[in-house]
This record gives sequence, structure tokens and C-alpha cells, in this order.
Amino acid sequence: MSDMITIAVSKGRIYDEAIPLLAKLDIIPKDDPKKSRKLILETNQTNIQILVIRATDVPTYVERGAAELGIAGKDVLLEYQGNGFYEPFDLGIAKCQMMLAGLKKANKTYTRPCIATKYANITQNYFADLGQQVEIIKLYGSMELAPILGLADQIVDLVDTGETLKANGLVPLELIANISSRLIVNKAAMKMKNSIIKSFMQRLSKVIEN
Ligand code: PRT
Ligand code: MG
Repeated sequence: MSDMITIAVSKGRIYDEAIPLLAKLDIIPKDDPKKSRKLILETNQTNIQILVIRATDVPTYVERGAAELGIAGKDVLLEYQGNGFYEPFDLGIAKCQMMLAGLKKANKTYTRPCIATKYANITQNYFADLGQQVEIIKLYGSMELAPILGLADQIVDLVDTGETLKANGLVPLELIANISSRLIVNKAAMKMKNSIIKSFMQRLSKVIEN
């Protein structure tokens, strides 16, 4: 078995915040995904490579062992509902909030609200815990449009500064979860490549504490 370690990271803001953390461990990619079309980045460490993929695909690669390690938002992990990986720690990066939001003008209470979201499982679980019946409309982006056009009553989405909600006449209604990115580790790799992964995690945890 090769002792190569592959770290799956998504390309946008998580990559931008993860790279400085990895740099503190002297793991530095040889290419910049913004300039290169490479999907597998070699690093200055010959046994470590970085895979640049869609955020929602990170748990799939790690659960199935195509990557030993991954960095993924808690939103993606909650929605994925897999158990083929460990989630040893919170990296404290790409922080935001999962919110229920609705039109500023709307002030009615719904008996069975219609919720548009990319996070159908999280939304289902949230309302099930409240004992509230809902209809969920699965969308893949621009959820803010749905209440404006009458497609849905409310949305469940990530909020950081709140500017996107505000610009579309929406207001946050309920906090569903605080979100940040987590390290995930393939379960088999944790056994088979224990010493190298353990040392990576030890060094990473020191960097996070500081
Ligand atoms: O590939 P795909 O398009 O599915 O993913 P992506 O391009 O959105 O991935 P990327 O790399 O941008 O990272 C997404 C991850 O970043 C999420 O899974 C979260 O864990 C984390 N994150 C942190 C955020 C935000 N903050 C965030 N604000 N992801 C998205 N947003 C969006 C939000 O959906 C909304 O459209 O930003 C908008 C709100 O921002 P504000 O500042 O206007 O409130
Ligand atoms: Mg995006």
C-alpha cells in the first residue's frame, strides 16, 4: 500500500482558509487552483497531495477512501448523513450560520410552511424536532428568490454577513446551527495509515489551538 495521503478540499472559501492552515504544517501546494486547471495538486511534501472538488463531494471521496482526509463544512456533513468517516476536529474556518429566513413583509404563521432549500435533510430534521409539518422544495442555488416569486414561504440557507438576505428583502428568523469546517478522516485509513495520519492530526491540532 502506498503511503500517499490525499486531502480533499473544496475550491472556494474553504480552500482559501484551509491553505494557510496547511502552510503552517509546511504543506504547500505547487499550483494555485485559481490559475491551474489541475484537480490534483502536488505539494512540497512528496507523500501529500490535495484534491480540489465540489464541497458536497468531499464526504463521498473520504467515506469511500478515494481520499484519506477531507475538509468540509458542517452543513455538508449534516446533510450528507454518512458514517464512513471520523470527524476528529473543528478547524474553526469558513464560519457561518444555517438560518431559517423569510420575507421581511410576511408576518403570518403558516400551518404547513413551504420551505425552499439546498439542505433538505437538515430542514426535515429541524422541523421534525419541532413537531411542525412542512413541505420542502429542493433547490440547488439562489434560494433567496423562492419567497420573492412565491415559490416558497421561507428558505433554509447559510448566512454570513446577512447582506444576501438583506439585498433580497429577507430577514433571518431562526438559527438552525452554527457552521464551521471540520477535518474528516476515512475510517480504514485511520487504521492502515495510523502513524502518518496521527502525526498530521497532532500537528494540526497545535496549529488550531494557536
Ligand atoms: O460547489 P458548490 O457551489 O456546491 O459549493 P460552493 O462553491 O458554495 O463551495 P465554497 O467553497 O464556496 O464553500 C461552501 C462552504 O463554505 C459551505 O459548505 C459552508 O460550510 C462555507 N460557508 C461559509 C459558506 C458561507 N460561509 C456563505 N456565506 N457557504 C456559502 N455561503 C453563501 C450562502 O449560501 C449565501 O448565498 O453566501 C451567501 C450569504 O453570504 P452573506 O455574507 O451575504 O450572508
Ligand atoms: Mg459556490
